[in-house]
Amino acid sequence: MHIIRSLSLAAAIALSACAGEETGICAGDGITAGDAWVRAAGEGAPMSAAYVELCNGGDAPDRLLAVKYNGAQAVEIHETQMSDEGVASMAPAANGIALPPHEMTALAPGGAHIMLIGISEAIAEGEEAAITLEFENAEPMTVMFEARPRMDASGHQGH
Ligand SMILES: [Cu+2]
Repeated sequence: MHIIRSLSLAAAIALSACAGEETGICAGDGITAGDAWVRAAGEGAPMSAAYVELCNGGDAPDRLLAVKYNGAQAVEIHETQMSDEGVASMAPAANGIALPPHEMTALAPGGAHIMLIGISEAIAEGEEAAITLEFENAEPMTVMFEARPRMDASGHQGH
């Protein structure tokens, strides 16, 4: 009896956690950015990558179309594709990144990311880089990206 009650309690907690995420995570107005971070890089590094979670709280779809950053020579939005042989490669996202309404879209290691090309200003671990996100509909948004170690456990190689 005790075991059954414990299990149903655990199930209830799990269910309420799920419900909370669906209704709460991207409610509200417009686009919000969370967990923004950039891979630390020295001055002159060929590239670095930045990641962010974007919540579209609005009722209409939007798109991340462009990214601006003063400390790099160029910035691109990349998608990562997996070949049939299981080899990952990346390419510029031709139409940006879709941001469906009331959904969280994550740019994360192994997937879509912001590619900073030609680092002209060192991004030291622990510091923050101001990166501006431009959308199809929403106003541009400048977000502070926290610089984290060059390589993490998820092993996003090549960036
Ligand atoms: Cu890339």
